[in-house]
Amino acid sequence: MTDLDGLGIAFKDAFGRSPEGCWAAPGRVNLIGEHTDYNDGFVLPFALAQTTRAAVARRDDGLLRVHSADMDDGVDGVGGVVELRVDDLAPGTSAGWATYPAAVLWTLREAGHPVGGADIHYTSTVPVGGGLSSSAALQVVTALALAELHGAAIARQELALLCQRSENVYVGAPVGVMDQTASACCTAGHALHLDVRGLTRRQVPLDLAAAGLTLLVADTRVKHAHSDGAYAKLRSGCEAAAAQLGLAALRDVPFDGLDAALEALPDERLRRLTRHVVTENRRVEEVVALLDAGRVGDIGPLLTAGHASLRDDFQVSCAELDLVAGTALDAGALGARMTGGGFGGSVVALVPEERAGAVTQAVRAALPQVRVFEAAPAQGAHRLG
Ligand code: GAF
Repeated sequence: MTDLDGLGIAFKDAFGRSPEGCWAAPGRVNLIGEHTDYNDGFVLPFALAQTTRAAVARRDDGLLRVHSADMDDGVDGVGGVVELRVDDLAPGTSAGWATYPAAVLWTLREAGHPVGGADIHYTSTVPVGGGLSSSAALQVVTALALAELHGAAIARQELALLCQRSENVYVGAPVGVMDQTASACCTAGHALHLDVRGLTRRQVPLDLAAAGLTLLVADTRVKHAHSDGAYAKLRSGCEAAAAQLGLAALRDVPFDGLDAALEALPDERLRRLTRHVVTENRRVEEVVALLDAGRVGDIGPLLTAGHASLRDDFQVSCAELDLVAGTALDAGALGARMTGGGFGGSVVALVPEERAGAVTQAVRAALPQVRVFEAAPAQGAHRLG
């Protein structure tokens, strides 16, 4: 039985009919460029092979019914199916995990797209809470499926922006646009160089195997509880720093103007936030230049420097992330850093192929609960079959 058959059967079990189509959207790792997206800066994520898949059929009775074997938390659920009235969807209302698809449907409609009710069955291989964008995968697969089924022509970047809006406005989390753009716009074999200010995108070839390298992802399976409120505080701190400097965003501080900017900021915390964002934007550009020059193995020290900046200046790392990154380096990784928002989640480690086993073993010995897998750039969201 293929994966697609399995999805169709699970849909039929949940809803008693066949789906009209199936879609998939990936999670992501970010190679470098952390907490830069909401500062109008640069990011460099790539799509994972792990995806959230959706089997979907339209409804014409004004209902959105969603079901998931992986995400069912029973909130408002009858037999695992969460049923919501499309006309009742409103920002701030919560339906457990189903808030995400509800938010996407509400946002597409609010933007004037001709989408309506549906039955949706989800299944996902993206680790939840691993800092690997499981929520963006859920948003993007929902948006793409609804748009394509209802014949709404929405370009990929616009789709990502709508998904971001659904999280900002409906769910209430002030995230940037990196994760949704990665899930919607990445292509296999490439990292995505995104300039968030102009939303210009470039696919940067990234063939790790050809360079004799492996990118290990180590999910610490730790998520510190204060992460949501902390993210909002970091974002507003960055905005305050830019405002005090008379700039639209921290992206506007040039690298060679960093010292002057730091001198102009009286608050120590805002100085640290600024230093991270400015140096991180620079690191993204340096990593991209090395990748363009075919020097993949040389990006390691930039990844490690990015981790130090997130730990010391932005202060979003935690003991488990530091332990895993440090252990990977000691065991032979060329570079290692936390990836994603922080306060738990995952580390990426760039490792010579022949050291992958030793690094994996060392990381597992240091933190037994860790989940380690190899990642290579996979395709963005797509229709299945
Ligand atoms: C989270 C957010 F959703 C992204 O927008 C980004 O800010 C990231 O944290 C940090 O780089 O994943």
